[in-house]
Amino acid sequence: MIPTITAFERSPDRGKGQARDMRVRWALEEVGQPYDVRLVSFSEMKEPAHRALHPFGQIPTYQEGDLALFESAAIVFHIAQRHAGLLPDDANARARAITWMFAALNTIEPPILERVAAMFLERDETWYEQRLPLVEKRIRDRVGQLSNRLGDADWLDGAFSAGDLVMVGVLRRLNGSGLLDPNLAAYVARGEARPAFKRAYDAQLAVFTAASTGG
Ligand SMILES: N[C@@H](CCC(=O)N[C@@H](CS)C(=O)NCC(=O)O)C(=O)O
Repeated sequence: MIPTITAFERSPDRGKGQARDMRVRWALEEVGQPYDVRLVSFSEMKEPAHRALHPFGQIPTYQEGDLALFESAAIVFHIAQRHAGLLPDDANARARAITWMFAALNTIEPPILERVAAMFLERDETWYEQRLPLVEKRIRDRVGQLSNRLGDADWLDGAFSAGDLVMVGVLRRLNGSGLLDPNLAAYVARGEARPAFKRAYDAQLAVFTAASTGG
């Protein structure tokens, strides 16, 4: 059964692949699972029909037969459990890969999202210029610790896993910010160089390009 995911009809990031359907597309590409995409507008996302799938009126969602899921990392986890390639077979290695998914979402992503929110919502506040460096220091501290742990390895724990997929997805928001050290920038670049990432990226970009050109 081919799953259907939802994505922005017109992504506010202008096709940079920062919207969270990107993680789901990437996971599906890694495991070789074809998928359909249903595009939704901002207003459709807030309608009862979409809220039945996603209580918070957001994307992405994932439907496969009777199963409907929301939360991008939960969807990635589901895909990784159902297909070979994104989680190791060894039980302890699998638990560690899952731990990295949680670390990405729970430890690394929060300060990064604080920065995004500050830049979009707080730019006109009198205290913005004082606050931004504090948020950026929190990010630098966290990603510095992550970089130390990664060391000179290619991936966080042995072979590429769903943990790396979610972590790279989270860190990509810092591309061009100067907040990633060269070691982590190279880690992100390794993720982005994977053929599955490129297919996912191109697919979401094609949606934005078509919407922009009226195609
Ligand atoms: N924790 C959720 C966050 C979902 C989320 O924030 N989706 C954004 C796109 S990346 C969205 O739909 N924003 C539109 C809105 O909130 O109205 C996940 O990982 O799926």
